Amino acid sequence: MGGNAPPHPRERRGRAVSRILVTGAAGAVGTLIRPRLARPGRILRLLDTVELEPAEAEEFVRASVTDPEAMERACADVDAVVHLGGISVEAPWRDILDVNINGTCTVFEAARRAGVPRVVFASSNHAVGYRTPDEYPLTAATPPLPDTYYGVSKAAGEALGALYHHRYGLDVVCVRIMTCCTEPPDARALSTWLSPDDCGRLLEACLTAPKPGYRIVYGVSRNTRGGWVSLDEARALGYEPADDAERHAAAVLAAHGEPPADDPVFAHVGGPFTAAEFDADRL
Ligand code: 15L
Repeated sequence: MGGNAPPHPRERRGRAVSRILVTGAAGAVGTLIRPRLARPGRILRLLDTVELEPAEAEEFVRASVTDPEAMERACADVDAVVHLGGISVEAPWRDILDVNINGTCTVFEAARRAGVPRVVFASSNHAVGYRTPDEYPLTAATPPLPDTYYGVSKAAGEALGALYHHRYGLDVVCVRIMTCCTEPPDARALSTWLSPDDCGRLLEACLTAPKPGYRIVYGVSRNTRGGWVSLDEARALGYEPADDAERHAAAVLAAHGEPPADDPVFAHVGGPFTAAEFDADRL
């Protein structure tokens, strides 16, 4: 290895995480986790295509995850990447291919070239969106069954993560995020909610667990109406959820009504993304 080459990922493992690159930092999840990942001695390097104001102990890089040179520069001196960037809903194939699939490959490649030892990839329940209640709880071993092009991009990101782990030694944790927002927005989310604080706890576990290798975990709180997905894999990394959507149940059901037993939203884990209106052609 030449004198200026970055150290191999394995040589950098075990260091305290001191600079974390967060892609898609201006997005919904990025905004929620910024304060929750702040630690003494840690710098968050925030990356997005839109402007944002860095707080203390934050840096800002305006760039696209599809730009290889910019991503490699953004990965310099970084101890871990939290890759949230990309399109977060269904979209035309060419956009999903460019931003989510090509962009995710660009992020992994930039991390490898810069010697970043760990990538936490924001996957989604939509990678397995067509799985049905008879298969619950879904586990890390549940194979992809995407419900949208968006879900395909998350399955592709998980596969890219596996490649970059097995070929290049990066630690890669793929988090199949359920519904991460301030409060559960609807009846489905009483089962799928990942509270912002639990999201912070989970990402911290993904960033600091010693030598995780390649893992798939589910991102969800300890919801009374949960059980759709396994928490075992996330707990094995040190995550312990503290929140339960049930404290919002009365308000959610008052606003949206009690869902009928045959509500198609509950027929698959991916909920509304499996509905006909979610076809990319119709959006
Ligand atoms: C996701 O992956 C989406 O980004 C988000 O908009 C929600 O739809 C969430 O899944 C969910 O399934 O609730």
